[in-house]
Amino acid sequence: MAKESTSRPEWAEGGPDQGFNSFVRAGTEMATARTRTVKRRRALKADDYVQGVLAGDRTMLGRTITLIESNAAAHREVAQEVLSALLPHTGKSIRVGITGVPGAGKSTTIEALGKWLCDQEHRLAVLAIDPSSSVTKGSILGDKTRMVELSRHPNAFIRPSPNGGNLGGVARKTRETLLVCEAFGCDVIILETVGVGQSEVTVRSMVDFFMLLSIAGAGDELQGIKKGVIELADLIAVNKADGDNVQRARMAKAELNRVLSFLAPATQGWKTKAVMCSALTKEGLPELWEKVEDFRRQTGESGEFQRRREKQRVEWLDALLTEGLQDLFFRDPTVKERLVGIRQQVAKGEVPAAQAAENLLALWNG
Ligand SMILES: Nc1nc2c(ncn2[C@@H]2O[C@H](COP(=O)(O)OP(=O)(O)OP(=O)(O)O)[C@@H](O)[C@H]2O)c(=O)[nH]1
Ligand SMILES: [Mg+2]
Repeated sequence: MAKESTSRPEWAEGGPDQGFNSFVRAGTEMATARTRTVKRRRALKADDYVQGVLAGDRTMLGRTITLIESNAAAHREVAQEVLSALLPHTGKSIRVGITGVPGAGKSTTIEALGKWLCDQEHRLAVLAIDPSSSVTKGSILGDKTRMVELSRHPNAFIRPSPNGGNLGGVARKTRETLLVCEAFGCDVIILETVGVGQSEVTVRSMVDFFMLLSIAGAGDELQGIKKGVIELADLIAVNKADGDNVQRARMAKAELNRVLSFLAPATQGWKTKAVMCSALTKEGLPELWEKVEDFRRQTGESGEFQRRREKQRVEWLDALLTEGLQDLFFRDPTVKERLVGIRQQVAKGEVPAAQAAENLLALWNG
């Protein structure tokens, strides 16, 4: 092995061999060549993620979302650091939720509307909440391949639903992903959900504007729509108003408007209306967006827009606290030990549930 020397490095200009503050360590060329072929992914620091997202680097956006979606404790810590740093750069988008029965045309509408928005220099993120996706592998995962044109658009970013297990876990990750997308520079966020369980209520709690995509039913126009969902909507769009279907769509629209006239509005100061559109012919789609813009202007002026966002942030805090407390409780060793027996006692009717709960909570609370 060649000995180390403080000598003139090969890149230095000619001159005397003194005064160089460098070691030259001889190596073999082969060894150098081999180490270079081994590509290691350097573990990124919080600041790398933050700078990448703020610089509009799509790869870094994807990696940041992957970090957020991770359940590993070490990742959670970095993710929270990243989110805190990104927070001042969030909030400047309009957040739109879309729901509707399977086959209503959500994906087709988002693809068409999304392309139209991106062509107008909007920067769009499409996210999904699908609590069933860990079981069924998710229709929205398939959507990424279905929304082919949109996913190729340089202004669009599409992310399938995270596999969080329960709705709470999926929602937390999506909420954080939404913030990262805003920091990245997206000014429109579309959040899609299939109407599974409580997912509409969850999405409603995360968006400014909530749209229900409906279709004309056979006779009963409200068929297949969960009643409660109508009350959450800021707009109902009767889709597939094309071809032979126009007349039926018109009837569905009239019926929905009649129902809406009896309901309290989902957003104070805003009148929820039913309109028609066709994702296939793209007719009525710009009008849908006009409604969103109207909504933003009106609720912005009245202060309702800001009020809802503030309320949503506090609700999120409360949800996280509830989740955290539950976690602390059920992971407590004493609770774990006692719970099995207490459950059996309650099951057999030996102890009333309320009393058992009170006792266990008191035990845990010291
Ligand atoms: N005629 C007509 N067909 C449409 C329209 N929009 C969607 N479709 C068709 O309806 C079917 C379902 O559309 P999707 O966009 O996949 O519906 P979806 O609501 O995303 O469905 P899920 O993801 O299963 O919940 C597809 O075959 C579409 O081509 C429309 O405006 N007019
Ligand atoms: Mg779909």
